[in-house]
Amino acid sequence: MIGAMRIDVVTIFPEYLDPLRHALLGRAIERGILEVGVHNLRDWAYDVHKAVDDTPFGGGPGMVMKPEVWGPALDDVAALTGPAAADTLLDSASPHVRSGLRAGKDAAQETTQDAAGEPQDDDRPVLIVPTPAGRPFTQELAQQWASAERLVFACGRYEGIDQRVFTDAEQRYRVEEVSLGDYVLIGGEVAVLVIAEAVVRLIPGVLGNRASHEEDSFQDGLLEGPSYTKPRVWRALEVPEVLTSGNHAKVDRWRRDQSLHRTLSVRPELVEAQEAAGQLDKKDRATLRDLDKAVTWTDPAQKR
Ligand code: 6GU
Repeated sequence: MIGAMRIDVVTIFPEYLDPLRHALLGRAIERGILEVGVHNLRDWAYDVHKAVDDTPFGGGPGMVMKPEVWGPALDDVAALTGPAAADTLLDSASPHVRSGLRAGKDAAQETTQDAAGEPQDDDRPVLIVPTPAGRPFTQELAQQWASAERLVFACGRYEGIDQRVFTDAEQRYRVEEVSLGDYVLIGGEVAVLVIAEAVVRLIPGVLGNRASHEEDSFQDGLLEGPSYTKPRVWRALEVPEVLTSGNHAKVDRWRRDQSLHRTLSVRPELVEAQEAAGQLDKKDRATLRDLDKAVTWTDPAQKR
């Protein structure tokens, strides 16, 4: 059974989301694994100027996006009512595959407590708000969201969105404010493309033949080592001999060592975290001991 997901994006620049139709995501849409709805926030603007922003309380530069526009927009997108009901789905002719067909549905549901303190499945859609003020977006979040039935992205521009919008949205959504890293983008649109791609590629059936993501960078908390293909010698650079030895155990060990080496060199904190989590064995620690901590990782291909 393959998964199915609906993604909705609310933005003042719908055309920014066009890349969602292409390549991997486009194919997932064609195959009915994914539906994408893109909504223009201005459809919920109510004054003659179609204003979506206003000056910040307390003063300061920039503009803040209005709760009276975002509130109804998110209500309608949650319920697929109003302008959200009419919005065309990107490239998809097939209707949304409903919950009974969902693979991994149970895994997607976080357990919360109801009023009596009893655990209760949480099937609210995830409202993802890209913002440099959010918690870091990680592979772990991508993994969690890959089994959700609905993801809704709220793209802010200007200095952000009135915070009450998200406090209020908790009634209908699991709200997640996330950041891609410590730099500032003009708006959330490009972040949506990044997050959507990271999530959608993990939906069962999207990557075609690739049955497993077990060797992805980050899937084991370390970076992936180098890859090579034919020819064996190219511009006098020879592929590491072990890879052509046919000895799978040796290849696996070599790849693990390369992974440790590269990670120690460019992201030492990831190696620390693996050590702290008890994820490094005796052989890993022997590899790390042999690596000069100051050494930088370089391509192990040899000049012949
Ligand atoms: Cl997720 N959104 C915006 N607007 N800026 C960012 C970001 C996200 N991550 C880093 N900078």
